[in-house]
Amino acid sequence: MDIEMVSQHIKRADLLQMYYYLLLTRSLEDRITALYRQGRIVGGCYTSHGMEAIAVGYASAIERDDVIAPFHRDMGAFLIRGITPGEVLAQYLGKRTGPTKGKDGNVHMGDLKRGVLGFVSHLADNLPVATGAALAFKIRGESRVVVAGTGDGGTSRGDFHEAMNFAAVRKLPVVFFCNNNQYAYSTPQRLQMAITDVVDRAMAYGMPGEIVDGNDVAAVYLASKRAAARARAGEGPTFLEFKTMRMHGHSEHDAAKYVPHELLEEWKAKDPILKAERLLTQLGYGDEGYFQEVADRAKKEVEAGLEFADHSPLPEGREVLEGVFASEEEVQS
Ligand SMILES: Cc1ncc(C[n+]2csc(CCOP(=O)(O)OP(=O)(O)O)c2C)c(N)n1
Repeated sequence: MDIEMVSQHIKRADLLQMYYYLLLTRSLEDRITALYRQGRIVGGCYTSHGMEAIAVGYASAIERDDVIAPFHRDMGAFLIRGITPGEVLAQYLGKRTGPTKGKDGNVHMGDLKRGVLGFVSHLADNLPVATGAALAFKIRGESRVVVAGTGDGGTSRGDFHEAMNFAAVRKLPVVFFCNNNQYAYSTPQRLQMAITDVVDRAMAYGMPGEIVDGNDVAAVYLASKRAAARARAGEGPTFLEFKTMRMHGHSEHDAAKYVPHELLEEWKAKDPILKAERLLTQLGYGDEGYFQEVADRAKKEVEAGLEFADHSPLPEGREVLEGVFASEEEVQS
């Protein structure tokens, strides 16, 4: 990203905070992957490895009262909304101190108090949910925006199209995005849609769209800010296509041998953390010593989180009946 543009439009403190969250996400998910390999994780393990700039960028671009309807590669957004590494690890270990109190696993979590709508596992169904929340904000006259995304595969589902169409017709305050990481499990993009750029789908709904380098946290942040401002001004939804690459298997159980080695090598050089470090160096905001210090800080926070999760209790059987339905207070939030 052009450094003039960045220095004019992004505050130094915001950029440094985003760098911290990139490292915190990587460190946390690497730790979760190691725990998975040790057989300690309850259920599956999906990471955003190599795609961290998307969730960190969009979640940094919105306001406290806004909400997100997350996707399974949005770890950075959960963290930025205030769900701590300790709570995330408790969730992965099935402990009572995780957001679902041990009722669900991995990123299948949410917290309305922190503006995170409960995770919907069915692909792209978080988009109609986001659209519904945006409709509520509009009816109530609240100045709040919803952000929701899915993968390239998710954009081939019917629910995606219904959400996009309804939001565009009603000019709802929502930002849609696609993290185009080129694969939907083992299916490459060319085998599941006849277009090269997913953004072309926005045109069918009369919605503006933009292609953004998904590995450049500054570019993701600025595009998300523009789209959120447009939504807040009553001009309706925007669709952002963040181009990126899935650097691990679909889940950690998947060796992803179907992905060509050269493709992974090509994208390794475009790693979002390396990109952010190059940008910070060019701007004179950071150097090797600073990067190491931030990496150490992130790692320490993750280890403290694991200590917390390890010492947390498992739920009791009877707790399965608690917290199943939303409270009146939650419904009104
Ligand atoms: C309706 C539905 N079908 C299948 C699944 C299982 N599933 C979860 S993620 C996934 C692949 C998603 O691919 P994509 O949307 O490109 O996102 P990515 O995982 O690549 O980020 C599949 C098949 C699901 N959750 N929901």
